[in-house]
Amino acid sequence: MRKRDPADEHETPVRTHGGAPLHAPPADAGEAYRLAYAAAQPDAGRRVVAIALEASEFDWNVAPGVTFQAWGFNGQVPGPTLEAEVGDVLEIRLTNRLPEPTVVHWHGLRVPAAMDGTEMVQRPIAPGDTFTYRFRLPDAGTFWYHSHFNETVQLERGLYGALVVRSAEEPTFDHERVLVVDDVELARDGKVKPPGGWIESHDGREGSTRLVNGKQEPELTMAAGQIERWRIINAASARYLRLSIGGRPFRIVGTDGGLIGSPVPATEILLAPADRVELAVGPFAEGEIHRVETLPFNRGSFKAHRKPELFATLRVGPQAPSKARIPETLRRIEPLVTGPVEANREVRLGFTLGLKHGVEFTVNKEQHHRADPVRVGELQVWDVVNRSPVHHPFHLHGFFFQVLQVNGKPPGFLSWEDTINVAAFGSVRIAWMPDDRPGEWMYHCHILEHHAAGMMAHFAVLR
Ligand SMILES: [Cu+2]
Repeated sequence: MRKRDPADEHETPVRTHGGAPLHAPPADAGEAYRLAYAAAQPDAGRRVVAIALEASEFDWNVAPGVTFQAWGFNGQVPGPTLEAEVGDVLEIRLTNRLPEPTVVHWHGLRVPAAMDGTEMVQRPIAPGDTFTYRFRLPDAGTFWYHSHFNETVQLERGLYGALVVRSAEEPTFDHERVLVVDDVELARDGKVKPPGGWIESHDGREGSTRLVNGKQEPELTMAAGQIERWRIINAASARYLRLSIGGRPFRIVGTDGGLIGSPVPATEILLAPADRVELAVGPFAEGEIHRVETLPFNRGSFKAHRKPELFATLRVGPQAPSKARIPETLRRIEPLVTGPVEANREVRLGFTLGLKHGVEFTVNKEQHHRADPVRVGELQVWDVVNRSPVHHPFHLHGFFFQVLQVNGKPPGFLSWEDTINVAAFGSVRIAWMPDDRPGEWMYHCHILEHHAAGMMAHFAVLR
């Protein structure tokens, strides 16, 4: 096995984001990687979960007679669901069999900076090379892993997968399923349509082939009388899922950063790109059939959604006994902020008109913004302000935040998040605490085309 050391190479820095500024790891990246690798040890009684992932090109069948040239992990879309427990160490040996470099980001996991899987902390993994990620899992929840390189091509073609971390104490459900939702735009030749066009650069791509776990509008079956835990991941490039299960009530039990305080009843939920949610679904009666669909949602894009779009069909089969126990208190979340607080930073999401992309997306009026560093242990209260007429899903790498306000009002419930929608001309106030994981971090819009066009920022966490 060849282990790649990010600092050992001195080639021309890569330009992955439209060729604008340079993204490259700092000189001490190799040492940071070695330290993080050695420090990743399982808790007492826990184990090292070793996984080999291979990124490659293959034909992927989404429906009878519908196959496309996918890029994925271990020959499947999504890649294998990685499962482990809090306190385990994940050791992922990633081999790149693609014709171009890649890196893999562990979305939502609080890993050391050196393991974050971006071009700022490691050299992209060249075709034929292997790189090993190794980190401890500190939190339970529904996470995902995906390419963080040439995303509008690589993620769009299928380089993503779910990652589930369980704690010793979880509510009891009758059954659990992971639903990775995506859409893809297929060309007639069986390829994923390459990125292009100024409308797509503005809106982000919403593919017309709608996928759940790599299959087009599949049929799901569940037993009557049972309650299931649905872990849902929005892996789409730009599509907002305003998710409904036939309009029937369900309970929200978790978000990006795991369980919330108590179950919250709802009949629909919005998942921006990269968002996750955990739902308690059911019980239903035998014979019920429900559309798992996205309802019309206006996010300011040119292409509007005027009618619901189907992602899957849920059929309820014969009755089965239920052992589900979902307590009223799922978890205690301590608020980071109590009482009034002023923001200590403003992050402005904006745009300008430019020649390269038609629309250039910016943070604080800069593409690929270099933001001020933050200090370990110093509470961050940020106002993320959207100065544009389109929604943007704001994603912070490596740290969970709590939402204090959405457009000036407190959110419905307290939760840990790593991705939050910032509505057109709206604002979100978040609070987060940089714990002792110094290094290069980033935040960006998770509409992949916006990220590529510059709506992102780098910043350092300093001791
Ligand atoms: Cu955006």
